[in-house]
Amino acid sequence: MFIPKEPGTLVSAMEDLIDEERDAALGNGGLGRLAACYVDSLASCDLPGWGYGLRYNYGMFQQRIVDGYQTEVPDYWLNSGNPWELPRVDKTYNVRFFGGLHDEKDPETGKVKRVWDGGQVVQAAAYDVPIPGYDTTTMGNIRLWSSRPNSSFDLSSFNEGNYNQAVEEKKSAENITSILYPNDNHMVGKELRLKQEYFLVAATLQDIIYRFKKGKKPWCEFPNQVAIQLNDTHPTLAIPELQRILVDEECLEWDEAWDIVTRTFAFTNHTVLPEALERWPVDLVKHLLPRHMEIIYAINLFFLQKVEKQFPGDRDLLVQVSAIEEGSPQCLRMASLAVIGSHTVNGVAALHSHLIRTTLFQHFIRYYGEEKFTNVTNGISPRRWLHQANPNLSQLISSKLGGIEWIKDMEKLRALNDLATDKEFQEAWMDVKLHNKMRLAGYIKNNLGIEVSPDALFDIQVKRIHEYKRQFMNILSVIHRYHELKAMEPSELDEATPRVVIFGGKAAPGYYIAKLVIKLISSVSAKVNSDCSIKNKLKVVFLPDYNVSLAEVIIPASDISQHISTAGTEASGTSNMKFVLNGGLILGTVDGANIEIGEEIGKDNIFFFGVLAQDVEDLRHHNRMGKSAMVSSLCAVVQSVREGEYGTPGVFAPLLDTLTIGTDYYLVSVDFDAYIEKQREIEELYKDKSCWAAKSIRCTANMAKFSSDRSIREYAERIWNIEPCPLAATPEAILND
Ligand code: GPV
Repeated sequence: MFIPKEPGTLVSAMEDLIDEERDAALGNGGLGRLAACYVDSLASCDLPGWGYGLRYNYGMFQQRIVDGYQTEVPDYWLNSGNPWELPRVDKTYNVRFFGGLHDEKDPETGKVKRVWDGGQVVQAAAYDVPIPGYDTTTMGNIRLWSSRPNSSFDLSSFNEGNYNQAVEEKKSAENITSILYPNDNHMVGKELRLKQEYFLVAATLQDIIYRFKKGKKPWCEFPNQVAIQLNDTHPTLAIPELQRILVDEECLEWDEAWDIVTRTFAFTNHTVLPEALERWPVDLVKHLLPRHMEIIYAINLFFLQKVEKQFPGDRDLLVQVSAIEEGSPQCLRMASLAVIGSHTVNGVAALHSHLIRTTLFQHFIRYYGEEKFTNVTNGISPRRWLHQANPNLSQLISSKLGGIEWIKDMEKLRALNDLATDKEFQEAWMDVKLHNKMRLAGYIKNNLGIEVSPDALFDIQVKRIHEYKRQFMNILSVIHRYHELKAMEPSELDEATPRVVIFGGKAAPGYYIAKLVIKLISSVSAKVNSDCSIKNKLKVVFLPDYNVSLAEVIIPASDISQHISTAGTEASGTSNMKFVLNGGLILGTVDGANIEIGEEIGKDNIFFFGVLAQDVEDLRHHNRMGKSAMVSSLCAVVQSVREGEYGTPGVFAPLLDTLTIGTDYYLVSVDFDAYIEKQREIEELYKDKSCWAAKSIRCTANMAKFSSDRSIREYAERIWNIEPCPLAATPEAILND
């Protein structure tokens, strides 16, 4: 509960109230946040589209750092209610799990139907989160489903003997939307997770079909009225579910139904990491959703028959494209099912879309051709990520451009290019940056007791902790820099650029190596920050509990942000766009959307380093064959950690072993020297304030491409075939749907 600090201070405490409000942390990382920006853009561009999701009672865990280690605290975010949602008591649907199958003859038509009954039936209840468009009357919506026992369920009707079992069933129903699985870019094959995926899909499709039926149009019109975008493979069961509804419940012929299905769905792939690709044991799917497994087998069989017809005898091709992976256990490949059931497949940045065409889905291209596969580069909302998160910069830009049109049209920002070398404007620009850095410095002081100077170079890496994102390489380079500073003569040390290296991000609770990275950052932070001999030239900060609200404070305060994934592993990245839009420069690898950002803002305004994606497989092979030695710069760093410079020797052994005993899969050693060389370059450049300011201004000025308005219009025009309809999507439309 919110308690005002003093009686009568209620009104002036609005800011305190904002701090009391909890984020709806209903996703893991960039994937869900992208969808949130897209709903903002749908509404702001007057496009008729909604987001659907699950209303978890426990969102992303809160991260505490205890003795340098991450600990997880449950995020019961609904504790004090949620004023932003509209519970829709009128919008409920039943969802079935488990149960059995039998054939039934229709007494009228004589046709035999497949019937799925029995099992567990739970209810999905809708909660709407309206998303107002900017400067329009259009209202977007995110409809979140909450699970509960179905309406026929009444505890009082159970006699004592059944009571315990009844309570168990109630708990089981409520369990489904109880908690978000905290794994980013990593699949964990739990039955409850599969239940969540089907629950989302089953409730959403019933909702969409209910609305379609109100229009009294024939089923063949469905794909002209409805477009469904699958946000990665997690909702892929929507494909067999729609086929099931059309064939079993609406009595359409298989082929007619399948034509409708494949003209309705499109699929966005968000990763090529093998451990993130969903593969579900067939037995698990069969147990939970027996009819869907039958339908998936049929979909797959008919598909393979068509492939076989076009490529007679090419058995290897059939093995590659099959939605069923043979082996023990036999597995359902969700990505293959998503490709087979969709009319369009897209990646989220140019390089990523190229990679899925040439690696992950190369075999599908042989059958479908290139046209089905396309690219839609990700984007971010300028409303949230500049106008709201950086009010002072927003104001400066608006005053210089003589208007606020840029908030809905980032092309307007290009006029800032003319001011990039204007001394007065540079000063105003860097004043805002300084102000934002002071705000972050204050946050760091208040929360961690660490003193950092806003005059230092703020070097930031905030994102989920993952080996492929290489926070490990970053902290190793910090140790390298620390050693350099310690070895300097006093006069040289005086000349060194002071730098604050800031980390933030959550590790999945079961991701042991990622958690060790956090511990190493904490240990380095403790050692470096208390070493007076380096005269505050280096500070290291780990900001606990990175989330969207904290991102809004961190991102406007960066001089440099790091996006340093091994080339070819980060599908796009979206925080890279947020930092650059706020006038922060990037230190990054030639990966994901970094590449396109470089194309837009100019190679002089971005710091690229490292190997190219096309060379990664060869380099890994080289490593596996034991043909590469670790670079000496890195050896020295690793040795210092092994020897206990950062606490008990042994603690970090499993982490260091990924470089030495392991094969350095993420190529830290290969990129290390180029990385520290770029950092040196950046520290030198930072001394020239005017040159830096010009680069910073050009960053913001040339980010038009990365507005989520541009992305969403591409989906609208090229994939969904929809047009803006300013009057269709009003608040009333949501309530009357
Ligand atoms: I799959 N992404 C994510 O945050 N979590 C996931 O489980 C999966 C993908 C991210 C990618 O890692 C980013 O590169 C990308 O920018 C983002 O999805 C949005 O496309």
